[in-house]
Amino acid sequence: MDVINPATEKVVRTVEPTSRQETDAAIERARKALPGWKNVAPGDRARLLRRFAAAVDADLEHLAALEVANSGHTIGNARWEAGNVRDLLEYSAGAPERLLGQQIPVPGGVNVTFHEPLGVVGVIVPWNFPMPIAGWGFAPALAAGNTVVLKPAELTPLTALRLAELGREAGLPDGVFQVLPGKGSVVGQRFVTHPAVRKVVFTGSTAVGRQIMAGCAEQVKRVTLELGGKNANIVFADADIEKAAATAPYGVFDNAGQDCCARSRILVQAPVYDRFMELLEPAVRGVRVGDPADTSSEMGPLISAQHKERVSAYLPDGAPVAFRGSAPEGPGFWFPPTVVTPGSLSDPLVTEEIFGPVVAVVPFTDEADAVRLANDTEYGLSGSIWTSDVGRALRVSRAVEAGNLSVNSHSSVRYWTPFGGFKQSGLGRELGPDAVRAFTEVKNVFIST
Ligand code: TAP
Repeated sequence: MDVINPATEKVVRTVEPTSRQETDAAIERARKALPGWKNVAPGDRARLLRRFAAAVDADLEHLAALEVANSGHTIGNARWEAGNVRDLLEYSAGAPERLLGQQIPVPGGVNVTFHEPLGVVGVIVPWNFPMPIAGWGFAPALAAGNTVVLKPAELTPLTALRLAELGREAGLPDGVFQVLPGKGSVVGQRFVTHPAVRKVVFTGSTAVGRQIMAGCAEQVKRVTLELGGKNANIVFADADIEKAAATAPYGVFDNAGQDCCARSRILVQAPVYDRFMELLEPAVRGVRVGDPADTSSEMGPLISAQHKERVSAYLPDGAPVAFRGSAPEGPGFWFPPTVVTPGSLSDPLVTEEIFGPVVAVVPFTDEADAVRLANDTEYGLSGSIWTSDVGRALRVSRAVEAGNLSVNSHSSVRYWTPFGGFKQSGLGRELGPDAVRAFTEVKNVFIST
């Protein structure tokens, strides 16, 4: 597989795809490593994870540079992404020693519960955030005593491969954490069908997520799904309109809009709609799109030529483009930040996840109308609410059917707090204090007295 730099279109490296036989052999190694890893004393497992975190920290600049070259992420984002893996490893290292059960007095004796690891966990990662999404799966899974096989996206395997090396250097035993670059239809699919894999953690499109869930049902396999989004950024007339408009581009164009949490619908209350658009235009034109290795760049290219074609198809001649930012000429899969104002709520620009730097602005009348529009989608991942009324902020937060909302902010991800989707945006939660428990089975033992 040729790994292409999306900012230059040059081949960065060639990676050998893992075959079906090699996938089976890796799953077998993970299965064999399980009893040893499960029985590492919790304090020692915690120490190994902290050493892994320290190795990521020491390699942070290298990991970030790899991601810039492989994914076209801006260097600022890529540093944050490597730091997120380090932080999550440290946070998860606090878990093994605190993975406590309960003792429940019952007639005739006492019940004791244990959180047992599930077994081999298969993690399938998309190309848009190769490092964090890998870490959200492997760090808590390892902390709970599982072994992990991980498949990065075909387009972006380099940082995951490096993370596996760092895990080995930190002292993870053989077979505990393996990264298998290759095709979803070969490696990922084998995670779903192989009986030794007890849980699949999948992040990607809703279409593939549905297939994974159906496949896992065959063996009643545990599954966590993190899928698509068409998230609303709701701007009420009582909000700080200057701030809402200045930040809106970063709520959607970060990572060139290739973000499941991108606020790709901006809903604006009618009385401030014109003022908001007046302020939004210079903010969008001001987004610095360019060489992702340059620290002043705020947005890089799209991931591939094929993806650029897919995004462009949403904007044929005559599309309702209000205004656009800039993008470099020449090699690279560049696409300018684009604001559209579709006349119909059933326009695909309003209903579909474009996964590029395209945002639809839609007016609304009152609070009920805003909630109705925000919920008029089968997705339910994230969203923002801009208002100066704390009561409204809470009412609307409770009414919007989405897993991760922010008030007067656009950030969705903090490793201390749970993350996941409502409706067809996913199943289960990652991150936060309960993440490790999602990789365990509760065992209940009765001891007769
Ligand atoms: P997908 O095409 O769904 O691919 C995701 C991963 O699944 C890739 O590693 C892919 O391998 C693999 N895969 C594909 N078909 C498979 C199959 N039949 N069985 C097992 N694995 C299979 O998504 P994408 O285009 O990479 O990522 C974009 C999507 O991910 C968007 O919808 C976005 O919203 C979603 N996403 C969601 C979140 C969260 S946290 N909710 C975060 C990031 C992205 P290949 O590389 O070989 O195709």
